[in-house]
Amino acid sequence: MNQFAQATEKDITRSIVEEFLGDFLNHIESDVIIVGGGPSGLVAARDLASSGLKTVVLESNNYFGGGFWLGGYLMNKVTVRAPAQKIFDQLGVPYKEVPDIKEGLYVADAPSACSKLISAACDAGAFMLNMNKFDDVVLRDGRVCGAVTNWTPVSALPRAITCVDPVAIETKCVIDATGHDAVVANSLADRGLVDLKGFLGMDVDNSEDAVVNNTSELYPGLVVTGMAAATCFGLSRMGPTFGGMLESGVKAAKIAEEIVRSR
Ligand code: 48H
Ligand code: FE2
Repeated sequence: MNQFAQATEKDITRSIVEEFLGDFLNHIESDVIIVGGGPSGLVAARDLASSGLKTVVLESNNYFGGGFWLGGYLMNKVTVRAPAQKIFDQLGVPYKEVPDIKEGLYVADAPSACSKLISAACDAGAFMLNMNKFDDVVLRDGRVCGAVTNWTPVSALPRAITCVDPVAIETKCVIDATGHDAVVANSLADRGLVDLKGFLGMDVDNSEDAVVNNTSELYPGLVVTGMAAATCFGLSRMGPTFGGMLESGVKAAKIAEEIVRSR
């Protein structure tokens, strides 16, 4: 007598294919597509999906979390500065203040913080599409209104070997949360539609406020958040501290929600 319920191979395959394609079809038209599942994108996904908006996260890696799995220098402690520790409180991430180093500076275990943030985005109902590499924008009537995507391993093949075209999904608003490379914004810059400044050298104290203040709609239908905002607007980098990323994600969600509600 086996311990597990009976099923054959076709049952497993059918469950995967039917469930995945059902979810995918349900999201070929969404309210918001977030490109990049690092800290800024995941916070935005949590907030947008919690507000009841149909939210898709496109992530080129197998894993979500981006640079949030490690603090810096291959050391897996993440830091935030007040008031961003309140996001750790919301997520239930254990952390400690290190006042002997600096008042208002907090440290948490990166695997704990990152996994709880991923889980919050999933629990809120965001559709999480990993192994999907953003390839291009859908651009209509002077607005970004979708994302062209392909499976990451397919997009890595040289064109001489494959010419598997990507597919596109439509939306009311795209958020570029792709970090340093600002991939979505760059797809507009390549066409001369926006001018990207590139991020500047490190300045921890000022850079996190600057990132949050510059989190904005760069082009109609395209909001930039996290390090992508620093790259777009020529802001200083902040090194391995994440409060600015998390608060930028909160702001990006608010801006995106306004865009969606106005359409
Ligand atoms: C789909 C893609 C694509 C693509 C990339 O780098 P991230 O962690 O981004 P942020 O902005 O949320 O956080 C930045 C932070 O990690 C950091 O680097 C800091 C604070 N640096 C300061 C400093 O001084 O260096 O995550 C971006 C995500 C990753 O998961 C990528 O895999 C993903 O975007 N991504 N997803 N299609 N074409 N390109
Ligand atoms: Fe970085």
